[in-house]
This record gives sequence, structure tokens and C-alpha cells, in this order.
Amino acid sequence: MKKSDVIKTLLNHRYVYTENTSGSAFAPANIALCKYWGKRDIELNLPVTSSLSVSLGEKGAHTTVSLINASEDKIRINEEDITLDTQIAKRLIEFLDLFRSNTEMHFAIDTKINIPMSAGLASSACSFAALIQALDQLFSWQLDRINLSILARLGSGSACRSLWDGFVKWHAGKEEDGMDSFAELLPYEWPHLCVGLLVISDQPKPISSREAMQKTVNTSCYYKSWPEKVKTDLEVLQEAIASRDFDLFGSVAESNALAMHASMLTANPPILYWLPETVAMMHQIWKKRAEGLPIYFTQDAGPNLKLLFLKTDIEQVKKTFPEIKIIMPFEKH
Ligand code: 2P0
Repeated sequence: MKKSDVIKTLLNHRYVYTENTSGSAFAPANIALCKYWGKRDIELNLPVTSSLSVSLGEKGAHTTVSLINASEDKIRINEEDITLDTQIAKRLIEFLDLFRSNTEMHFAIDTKINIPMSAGLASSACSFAALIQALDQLFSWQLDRINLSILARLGSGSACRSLWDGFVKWHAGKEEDGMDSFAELLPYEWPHLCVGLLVISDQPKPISSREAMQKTVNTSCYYKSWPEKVKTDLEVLQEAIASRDFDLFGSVAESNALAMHASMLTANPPILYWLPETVAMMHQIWKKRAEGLPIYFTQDAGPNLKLLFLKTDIEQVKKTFPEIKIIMPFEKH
């Protein structure tokens, strides 16, 4: 199954004509509390397991996409023109290729991302989610969010979770064409929930998450236990969210992240995103927790940690981690 087959099914040639010249949208970044790690279909970014994330409020991507009279696409990120042979430009152009009605059709993408792009905050997720909504506006598709999340997934798996504010679940699905692999908003809010960003390194990662997850699937002896772990974690996490049981919530999120990293460590060759400072920070978090401060962490494909805590503990968390950047996902913005 090809991406273009999914496009045909969902858009049915609706992208051929438009009277608009541009479309604009915002999409929030998201952090997985139960991770997406491994694909059952590489072409369509279909995951082995479901996953669950929380959005990051006003942190994300504002994107405008325009039709232009030019011989090639133009990509601007944070006021900087991006050379078209860079990795990020190639991925965006390949995604735009899916929506061109002819080879003469060219786009300009202008994106402003207000999160540190180097901090492992899945900036690609909010970029593709904002872009697909901007394209929906440009071409007047008027697709619902579920279908937009299927299209966003074709750009980057985790992008399908960036179509909503709040807790979002991405259903793995079983179908070969991935029409049942979409995200949806969970009906829960948690106004006091805080996410703290601890940036340990802003250096480029040694291996992309795309490559790392595939290497893990193909070579890790522990990967076969991952789907079972996710199944339990997803159930417990949803219970913890529904009952606002913070200790249960934090401990499942932290354990899920560590299990993902354990599966990478047992890949061949091994993948280890942690730096000595990452480990030192983990010990500090565990020490504080043992002393009675309810804080937990999650970690994605990079050395940086994201802390989970409640509003009542903000001052103490700031005192312990003065460099922390705090986001309240459910604060109105
Ligand atoms: C997640 N990550 O659930 C996991 C946890 C990183 C660690 O989704 O190949 O950029 O584009 O589908 O979405 C990062 O992977 O991968 C990711 P592709 P993506 O947030």
C-alpha cells in the first residue's frame, strides 16, 4: 500500500482545484506519556502499538502554506530560508508531492516554531500537523480531524497526535491501509498538570528516532515484550488520568519511557541517547521523590528529560531545577 493510495481514498481528487492562494494553521507539540516505538508498516507510518500523549498548549508550529509561481518549493522556518536538500526540507517536499495536482504546482511553506527545535520536542510532529491543516484550508477539503490525523501520520507518525489540545490517543489499528490508525481526543482535562523541560544537550542526535525505532524492532531481543508493556501502561494511564491519580500517572509514564530506552539498549548495535548528565538528573529526580516531592520524568529519543509534576509543587521544582522551562498543557491560551 502506497501513501498515494491513502490520498486517493481520502481526497478523491478534491485537491485538483482551489480558488484560495494560501491556508494557515497552528498545531501544538505533543509529548508521549505512553510511547510510539516501532512500525508495522514503514511506508504509511503505521505503529505496532497505540500511544497516548499530552499537547503542549501554545508551544507548537504556526504554518502558512501558499501556492506560488516558481519552479520549486520554498521553505522558511523561523524566518530562515531552508535549503531544499536538507533532511527536513526533503521530508516536507516529499509530503507536499502527495498533494500536487501537476508537476508545475509549487508551494511556499512558512513555519514558526516556538519550542526549542533541538530539545527533542518532536518539532516534526507539530510541523506536519500544522501543515496538513493549512493544506486543508488552502484546498477547502473540509476534512474532519480524524481524517486529517491520518494524513498527518503520512508525514510523521507522532504528527497524528498533534491535531488536538489535551490528552490524545493514537489507535494503532489493524487495517493494511491504516484507515483505522488515527488519533482522537480523550475527554479528560487536568488543569494542574505541569510539564517541565530540562534541556541537557542541544546537539543533534546521533541517530534519528525513525532509524532508531526500526533498528530496535529488527534487532532487540526485548522488543517482543514491548506491545504487552504498552497494553498494560495504556490501560493504567487512562485510569490514572480519569481519576487524577498523579503518582500512578507519573510512575506509568516514567516506567514506559524507561522500557522504551531499555529496548533500544538491547538493539544491535545498541542505541543509547542518555548522556552522563541525563543519568545524574534521573538520580536527582528519584532522590527528590524519595524525599517526598511528587515528580516524575519522561524521555524521548534524545538526552533531555521532561518532568511531570503538579502546579502545587512549581516553586519547589523551580528551586531544585532552576533551568527548567514549565508548560501547563491545560492552561487556557
Ligand atoms: C513518541 N517518538 O511517541 C515517540 C517516543 C520518539 C520517542 O514519535 O518515523 O518522528 O516520523 O513516524 O513520529 C518520534 O518519531 O517518527 C516519536 P516517524 P516520529 O513521541
